Amino acid sequence: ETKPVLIIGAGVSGLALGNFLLREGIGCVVFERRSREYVEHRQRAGVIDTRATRAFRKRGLEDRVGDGVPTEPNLGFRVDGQPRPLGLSVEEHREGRFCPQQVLVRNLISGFRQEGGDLRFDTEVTVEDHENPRVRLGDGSIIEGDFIAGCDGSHGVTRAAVPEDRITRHTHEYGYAWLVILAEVPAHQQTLMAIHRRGFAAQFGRGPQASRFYLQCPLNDTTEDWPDERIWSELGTRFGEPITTKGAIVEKQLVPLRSEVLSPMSHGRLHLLGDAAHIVPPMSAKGMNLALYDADAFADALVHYYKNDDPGLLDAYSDTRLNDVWNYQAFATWFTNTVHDAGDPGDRGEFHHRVARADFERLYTSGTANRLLSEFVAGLA
Ligand code: FAS
Repeated sequence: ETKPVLIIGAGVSGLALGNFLLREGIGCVVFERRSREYVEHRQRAGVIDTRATRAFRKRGLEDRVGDGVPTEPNLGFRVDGQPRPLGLSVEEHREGRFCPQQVLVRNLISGFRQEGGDLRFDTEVTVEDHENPRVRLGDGSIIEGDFIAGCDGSHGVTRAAVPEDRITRHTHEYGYAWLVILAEVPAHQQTLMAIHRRGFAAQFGRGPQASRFYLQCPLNDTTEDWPDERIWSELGTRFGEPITTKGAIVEKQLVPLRSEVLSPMSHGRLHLLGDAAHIVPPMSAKGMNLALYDADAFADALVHYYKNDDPGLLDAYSDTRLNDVWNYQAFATWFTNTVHDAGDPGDRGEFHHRVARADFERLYTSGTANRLLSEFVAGLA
């Protein structure tokens, strides 16, 4: 007799997986340690790319992406203070959506519950056994399942449930940090990214009245080094024009840029999805999207297993996903290093600066280079 798929975590990967399985009539339970209020207000990513949007559309779930604004077919770059908009050559890019992550999360929660989904907030669980899947709840009760989906992010419990000698952690530190700011400042364009000798800077809209700003800074900086006035003046310098509306800064944190991949992503009947398995720097705008790609692939594998009694896609899940994850890690590393080294290469020096500048300029002069970037941005590479 079939038991439910036990989904640990109600972030984008866990909620997307729950919605996908419910739509296919596959029983599942989603456990989330935080409150509904908390997860619905956690502001993070902002772009659902074409490939991720198609994963919802192919299951008749495009309404979950809501009325997100279609992504513009260009990236708003500034170089040394001068506007250098970069057109993207892939038409399919337009199927992407500007949709703040918390809006997608809200839509996935209400859609899942409306269709009778079993979603339990304020319920932290631990993995009791990943071969004969069982999770333990805070009250000590045990729930059995057919599979465990580890959708519990980079500080979760599922990656820790795997014996150390059975999992390899590949990490990369970029050598600089971003001061990540959330402010009540409307964005006048979807993306604004500045390449500058003083360092990288960016502004991305997060809904009609908010923006997320990023400022490259040394790893040993702290938020105390960045009072509001310094933030506004440094952004103005790097963008090449003063920031006129200095809205309230509601969030300020320092995020050292890093990449991480855990392999394999499957252990017995436990499968890892999203940040539980991989981390990419926000520059790539692929953190949330890779989580959605994992949910799409794992849902397909489970449907294939239950409908055709064939574990083939489940057995291949880890290898298939890791090939794709490394492809996007390569993109994230190249794009992140290029836009940083083309500005302030730090201790990587002048040679890297000039190579990165040439890499960047080629996106304007070579259709081939531009097409590859555009395919990665759309999620179609
Ligand atoms: P999540 O972390 O979203 O969700 C994991 C969930 O599991 C959490 O709700 C947690 O409470 C829960 N959980 C953990 N342990 C549990 C347990 N034992 N029991 C029950 N529940 C448990 N990505 C982009 O693409 N673009 C961006 O611009 C971007 N900006 C970011 C900015 C910041 C500050 C951060 C932190 C991340 C950013 N990201 C960005 C990446 C981010 O969007 C992640 O890739 C995405 O949230 C991954 O989704 P999940 O894998 O579902 O993990």
